[in-house]
Amino acid sequence: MPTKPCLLFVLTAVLTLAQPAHKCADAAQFTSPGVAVRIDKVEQVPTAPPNTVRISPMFPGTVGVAISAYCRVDGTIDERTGADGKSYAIGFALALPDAWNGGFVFQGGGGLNGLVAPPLGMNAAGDVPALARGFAVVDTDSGHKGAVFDGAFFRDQQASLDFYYIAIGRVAVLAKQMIAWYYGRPAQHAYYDGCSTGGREAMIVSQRYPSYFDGIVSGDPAMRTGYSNLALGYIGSVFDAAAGKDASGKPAQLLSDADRKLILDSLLDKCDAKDGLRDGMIFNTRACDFDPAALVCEGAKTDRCLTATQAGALKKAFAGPKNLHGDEIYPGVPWDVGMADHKGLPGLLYGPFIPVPTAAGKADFDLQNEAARIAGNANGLLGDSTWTNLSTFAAHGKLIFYHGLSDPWFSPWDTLEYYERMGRDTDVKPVQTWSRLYLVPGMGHCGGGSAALDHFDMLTAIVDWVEKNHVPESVIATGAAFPGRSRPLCPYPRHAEYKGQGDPNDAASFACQE
Ligand SMILES: [Ca+2]
Repeated sequence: MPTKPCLLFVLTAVLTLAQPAHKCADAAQFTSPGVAVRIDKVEQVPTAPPNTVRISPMFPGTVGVAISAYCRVDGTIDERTGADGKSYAIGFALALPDAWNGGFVFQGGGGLNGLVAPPLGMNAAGDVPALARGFAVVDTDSGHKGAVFDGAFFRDQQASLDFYYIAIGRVAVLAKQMIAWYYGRPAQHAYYDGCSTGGREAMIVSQRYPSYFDGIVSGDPAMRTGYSNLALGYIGSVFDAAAGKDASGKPAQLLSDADRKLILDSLLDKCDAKDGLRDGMIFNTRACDFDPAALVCEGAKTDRCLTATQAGALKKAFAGPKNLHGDEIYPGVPWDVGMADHKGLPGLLYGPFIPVPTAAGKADFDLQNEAARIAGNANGLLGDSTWTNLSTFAAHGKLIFYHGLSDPWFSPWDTLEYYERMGRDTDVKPVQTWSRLYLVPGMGHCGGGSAALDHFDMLTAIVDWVEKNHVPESVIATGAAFPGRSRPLCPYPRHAEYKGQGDPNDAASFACQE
């Protein structure tokens, strides 16, 4: 007799969804004491069927599920004229669903922001974005308008501060006020969810606004871009110095396609089976002892070996930049399968490639000078999300990190080292009781990878941890690279290990272990 429990479940689900206390059009009159709010547009958006809502104006992808009716409020706060004579404001868009689940999600940004993206809450949310789950969702341009990597706003002091940390705090407070006004009661729980710059913002709110959010998801965080750009400049200079010049006098490619295939195949030979299963994915990355020196030719160079110069450059570059004492300036990068990928952001075997200007590839790149310049750049360092005392946040909140092991932009080891420092410095309770880090094999920057399972639902993991105290001992990942395959993502220091029996495509055949 399944009818009754099902009916009860449906009734319970309906009863927990709140109705607005105001009409959408009323939002045009919203004011906040002491805050210069300007509401530009209010729109009651009807229910949209699956695959009809664009994720972003810049990309062709659509949301695979229905988005139920909601009220969208677009506006600005703190409108002003900047030092450069341009007009600035902190733009935002807030989606207030008709059937509200009582929660609030702040959607993290990307690049240098500069536009208000559709407030959907898509990041690491599996198949169902936050808005479709009934969360109120807000997005912000973080205080300026511009193309995604247009840094012109940095000339303006307030715009820089807004981008680094002020705008997300201001918008979080305003969104909470609007939600409380619109529904007649405040949100029960607040979440921040973002990747890359959105991952940095997620860390910033945990560090500088420790009481604002109950649950935070930070993916592939752009944690300290001065140093990560320095590392890419370093890798580029090591590659270029080893590769020499081509016929036109430009730096040659260090590796041929055959070299890259050799390196990838050798890496898999050495490290794939260390997680108990040869499946093209390396889950036990920290046990991977791949060394390109083992591939050095005994005689002449062929496609089946590397020159000593190539192998030496690879080892030096992947170990990361060091100071004159041999100490780490920025962590190295793991040996992982995505390093040979050439879709999206290319893997590091193609040399560093990033869409913002850096010292990478410059002939006069000087590591120690660059490191000293970055260490002395107080303006740039202010945006870094490296504060490690989270005792106020940890007392009530939960924080999930994830990072692609093949991210060619920000090293996953930098996130791991931060996680360890944060755990040591936040000594009020064991870190595993309030924060987890999931390393994602094969995944590039915030997604992608020819051998990655990059589809997972960290939003459910953080919500269940906050609201049900359901500890996320693993999170299931799937992905287009391996149709039909699933794996558990395990919190560091554990990794997914094949149990030795059972369907190798099924996550249930794997256990999380150190
Ligand atoms: Ca494996």
